Amino acid sequence: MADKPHIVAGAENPEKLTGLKKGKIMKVAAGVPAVISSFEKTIEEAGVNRGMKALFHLNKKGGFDCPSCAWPDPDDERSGIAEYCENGARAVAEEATLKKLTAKFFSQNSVYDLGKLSDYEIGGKGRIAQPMFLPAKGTHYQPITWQAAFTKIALNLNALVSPDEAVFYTSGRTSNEAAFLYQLFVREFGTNNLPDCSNMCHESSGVALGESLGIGKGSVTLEDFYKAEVIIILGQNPGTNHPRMLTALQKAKANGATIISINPLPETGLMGFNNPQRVAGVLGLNSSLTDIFLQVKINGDMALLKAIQLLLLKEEMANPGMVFDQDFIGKKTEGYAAFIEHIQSFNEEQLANISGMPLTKIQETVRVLATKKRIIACWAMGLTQHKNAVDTIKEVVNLLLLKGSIGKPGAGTCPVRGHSNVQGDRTMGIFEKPSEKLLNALEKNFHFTPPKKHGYDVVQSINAMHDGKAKVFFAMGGNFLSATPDTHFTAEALTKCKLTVHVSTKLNRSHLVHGEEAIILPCLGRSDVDGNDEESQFVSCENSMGVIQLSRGVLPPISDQLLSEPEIVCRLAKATLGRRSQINWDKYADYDVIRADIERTIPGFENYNERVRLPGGFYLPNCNREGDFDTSSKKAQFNIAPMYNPQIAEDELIMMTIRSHDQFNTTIYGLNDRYRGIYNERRIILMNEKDVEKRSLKNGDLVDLFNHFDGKERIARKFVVVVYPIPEGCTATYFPETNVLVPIGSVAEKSNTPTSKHVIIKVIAQ
Ligand SMILES: Nc1nc2c(c(=O)[nH]1)N[C@H]1C(S)=C(S)[C@@H](COP(=O)(O)OP(=O)(O)OC[C@H]3O[C@@H](n4cnc5c(=O)[nH]c(N)nc54)[C@H](O)[C@@H]3O)O[C@H]1N2
Ligand SMILES: Nc1nc2c(c(=O)[nH]1)N[C@H]1C(S)=C(S)[C@@H](COP(=O)(O)OP(=O)(O)OC[C@H]3O[C@@H](n4cnc5c(=O)[nH]c(N)nc54)[C@H](O)[C@@H]3O)O[C@H]1N2
Ligand SMILES: [Mo]
Repeated sequence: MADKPHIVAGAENPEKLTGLKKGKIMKVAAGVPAVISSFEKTIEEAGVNRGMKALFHLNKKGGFDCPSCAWPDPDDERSGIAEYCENGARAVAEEATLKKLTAKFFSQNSVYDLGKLSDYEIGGKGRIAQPMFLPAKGTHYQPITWQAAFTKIALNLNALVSPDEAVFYTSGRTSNEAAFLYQLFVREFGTNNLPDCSNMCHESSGVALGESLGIGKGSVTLEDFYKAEVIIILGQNPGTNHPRMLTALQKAKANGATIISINPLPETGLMGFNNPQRVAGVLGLNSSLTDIFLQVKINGDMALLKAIQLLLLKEEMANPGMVFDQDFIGKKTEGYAAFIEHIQSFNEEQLANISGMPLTKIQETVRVLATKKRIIACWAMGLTQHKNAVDTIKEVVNLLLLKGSIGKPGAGTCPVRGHSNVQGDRTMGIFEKPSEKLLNALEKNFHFTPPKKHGYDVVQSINAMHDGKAKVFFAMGGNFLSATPDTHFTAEALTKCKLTVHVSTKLNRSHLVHGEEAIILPCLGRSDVDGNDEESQFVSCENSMGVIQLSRGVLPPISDQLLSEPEIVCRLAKATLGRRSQINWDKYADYDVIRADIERTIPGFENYNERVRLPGGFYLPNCNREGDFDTSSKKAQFNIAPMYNPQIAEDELIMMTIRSHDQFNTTIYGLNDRYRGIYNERRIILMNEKDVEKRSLKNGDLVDLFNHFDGKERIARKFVVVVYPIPEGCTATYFPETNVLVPIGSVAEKSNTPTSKHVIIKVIAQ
């Protein structure tokens, strides 16, 4: 096992910085530099033929689904080359790379030495080319055959006192087919310990929407964007994380929509966009996107939303029936009177003050909203990763309900999902709290009794491993160590396990911080051909708007020793359950058979095999879209939430951990954050000028960051101060470098999501 100092190499105390170079904050996103940058990277990693083939089939109807974000593809027109963006192309380059890690690489590099590398360096090593095994007290991973690997995992699983001593994680790239089989195996094995990346991502959205609207998914389609009068974007940075959304916003704007952005940072993509998919864009015609920019303090959203609602109410009282949709409220909602009473108990000046916004700016927003009826609200991690996240998202819903803006064209909820199939994995049953309905369907169709007891989510899994209650950790993708909070604590938890197993495409830090024994199972990625060329198989994914589409890889795999995720699950199930299983796992070699079993188990997948083959796929049913609310009373619920306004001490600051432009979660593509004008360094902290002066610091100074929570001190050393237009009292650093500071015990109410956007820190000069 690697010694502790290298467990999170560089995360706490790096030996050297890479050397910050500062540029200007860019005014316009994408355009020519983005196209060039994505082509260069793909060709550098995959060569000309392979790279161009991959880009050509990316997000094309019948091609493969982009492994980057979950933003939908247009139903009708798709651009000539392919529907992709700079960061999608980079995600493909990462996967299509010709660099591969064979037994030789692992014999030459000890786990300890690999642990000393930065995440950027580890990710650059290449694709894992064969199954690898790290024996107890071993220093190097060694080759292992697939069969021996499955036997070893099966022995460990079957030796557990209870199936609940195993944890089965999923990251959101896993296809519907693999996810369905995986949860089937895990439940037949006997546990609901199915934590997934969603627990750290949009869990708060699922809980909030489920409770208030009866479905945990968003209601809009891409078409709605083109019909909207107002689009509100809260806590999201689409220029970097969902670049293809900018095309939809540009079109919406051309159709007359007003765009309101609510963010502590003036994010470049939101401010201006130069569409690289259009000739006009390449030639340099810019669109400015945001009409009203509300620069809230971190977690100032709830106060801002309450202020907007209070001012709208005053308008409505002055002009009854002109501002709120009373017909919709009367017929479709519950709790209006109590909500109105609650909102009237606030004072707009106080709310404005808590939100960090001048009242005049809120009044300007209210003037726009007062007359509009078709409003879309989009949000992402800036809302979901807070203690009061569920209530803030319900506050967004309250606003839409007042305006009757759900269930009609051009209006609705739009939680913008992260991983390309994170929504599909949940639809397939990857959930530690399965519904009765799902469990009954599994029992009826597969003739075993699934466990009813709820399993562990991500935070509970870490605690269970730390407490010795969970002993085998199995991950279907992802980078659990680096993605989760409190890195040292999680590292201790993982190293206490008897066995850690990762199904992965690329090497990452979770392979290097391991249990007593560890196994890496290399799998095919989205872009890889699955099966022989003539009769290759395809899988399917669900995007952020509930469209199911097929995804067929086109590139020859870099090694003949990779297995597909569905095959890995089937062989693992056979090895572990043997004759105990009621299921004939061999039949799933044909993915149509998996889809037929999904169809009889999960609602909404009628004629799955037929409809998935239609160009553009098919929409899953969504009650909100039809104007129905599947709550117990069949009405949408107004929510009453107390104002949440935690006080911090004079010498403390709030830190949000965000993504730079050159990363996909824990995969670091490069060291630049071009739009924010930051080059060649990730260990930076964005601070307001006044906060810098107050500490007698200046631009470029080195500081250490401290968090104190639950009686424990957490430290991240050596960060470069960058003076930035961020509200006073607020700071920003990059995830995952500062995950060491996110306390495991600081989570959102109801969703248990780590509060990665609200970490209280002290900044002290080095
Ligand atoms: N290229 C690329 N694409 C990705 C990813 C990636 O890493 N790289 N990750 C994927 C995944 S899994 C996800 S979940 C999404 C993430 O997509 P985002 O949610 O856009 O990602 P973050 O960088 O976490 O950005 C959060 C945004 O919220 C703002 N913010 C932070 N705190 C607050 C707050 O309290 N209030 C408000 N109003 N705003 C706040 C930040 O300034 C930032 O603009 O992207 C997906 N797509
Ligand atoms: N502080 C802080 N922490 C955060 C966040 C934050 O904003 N701030 N965001 C959270 C969010 S929103 C999320 S979604 C999580 C992300 O958590 P994860 O999903 O666990 O992390 P990723 O970095 O996306 O996982 C990358 C790894 O997945 C593997 N991989 C890639 N493609 C495939 C594939 O097709 N199959 C398989 N089997 N493996 C594959 C590769 O080995 C790669 O190294 O992180 C969370 N953590
Ligand atoms: Mo995410």
